[in-house]
Amino acid sequence: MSIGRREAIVGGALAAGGAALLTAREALGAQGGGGRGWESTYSGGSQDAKPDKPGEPGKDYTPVVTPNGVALPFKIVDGVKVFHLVAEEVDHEFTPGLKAKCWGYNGRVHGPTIEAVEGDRVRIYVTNKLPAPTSTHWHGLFLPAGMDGVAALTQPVIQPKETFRYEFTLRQHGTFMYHSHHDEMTQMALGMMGMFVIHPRKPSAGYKVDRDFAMMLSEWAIPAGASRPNPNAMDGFNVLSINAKCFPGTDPLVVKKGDRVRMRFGNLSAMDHHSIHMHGHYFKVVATDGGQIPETAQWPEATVLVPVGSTRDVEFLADAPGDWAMHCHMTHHVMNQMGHGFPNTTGLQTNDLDDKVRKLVPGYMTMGQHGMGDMADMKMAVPNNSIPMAGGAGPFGTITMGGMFTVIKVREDLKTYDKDPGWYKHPPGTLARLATADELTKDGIKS
Ligand SMILES: [Cu+2]
Repeated sequence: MSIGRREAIVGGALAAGGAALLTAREALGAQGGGGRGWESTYSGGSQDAKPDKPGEPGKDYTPVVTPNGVALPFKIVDGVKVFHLVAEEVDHEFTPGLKAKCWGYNGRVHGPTIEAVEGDRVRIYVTNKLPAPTSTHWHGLFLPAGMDGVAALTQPVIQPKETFRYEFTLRQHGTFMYHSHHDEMTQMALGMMGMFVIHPRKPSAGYKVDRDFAMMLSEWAIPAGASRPNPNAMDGFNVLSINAKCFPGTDPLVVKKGDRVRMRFGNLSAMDHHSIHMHGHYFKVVATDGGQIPETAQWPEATVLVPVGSTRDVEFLADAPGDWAMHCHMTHHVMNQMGHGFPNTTGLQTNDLDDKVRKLVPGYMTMGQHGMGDMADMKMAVPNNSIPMAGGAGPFGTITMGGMFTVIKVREDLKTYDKDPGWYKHPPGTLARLATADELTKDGIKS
């Protein structure tokens, strides 16, 4: 067996009792050729770094789109990008008919997306207008420990009316998040989170995409008629959201046929992972909040699991025109408020029962014996400030999904990304329809 000169030197040094010449990390690096997770997170040994000049949108990066959301504005002061987050209570609408008093930033739930470029120096002020102390953690970022935002561990809490100042140089790129790191159970359940996107300073070949979407997945416990999410809930999450919106309140993702599309998902739900499934295409999982996945290690998927406290970037070529559903595949995560707590009446014969109960309760009707699909259509009265469990208007009736559901609209002719192009017009012969009697006979199908 022949060994290369490099291995011989390493092996020889160890064999000769010269191990002190090499640290364990160096030896592993030499043998593994790097890429095994032993590289220092902080190259150069420092937790902070000399910044580059501030990256410019349109020149150094193409801004991401946050559906139903916005980017946090910044100004540049002496070469530093200065941002200001204001933590405050917000009246938030999840979808028409459902509002709640939540906690967010800058008048929004969730907070605006922070966007910058690797090498940027950022200074982020956080003003606390909540009635409770808070702190802000920059999830996944490499930074000096004292900037990490963990209340009591790396800083005192930010008291009501106080403003804290965070400052560090961005030394990585990818999809990250920010969220409260004080009384996390309460403050995150009420909405205190946002996306933090960092673009590469020198994008590698193939990095550029035409459409780049940032989406935060989260969940809420809002009993029908309640005015605030319940932060003590451990289960029973009945409002599932993408960027704090539930279908039909979720904005569609509008793309052109042939576009390369990136979708960045973050999940800061209290208790649930989400398996996000896209119809009509496959994508590749290209990055996590730990960094880019080497191309040789990416694999195709039609569903990506986004665990709690993680981000996943996926990319795909939008090559099929149409209206394509994209949603969490956990079926209770695509229902709105009123679809979970019923007794099981599926298959129940209720005709007699209804007559008997109507003598006592005029207008009584047992629901759900044919499943929940009909209920979306019934336009029944629901308690104030609550929404039926499912149901957005579709081109062929009521879509029996709610919650963590949205639509990717791929179009051949698209004048602008900024307007919903309406429902897809299917070319002749490409639409499922009622079978005719002749067709059934011809193919020998008894219906
Ligand atoms: Cu889910």
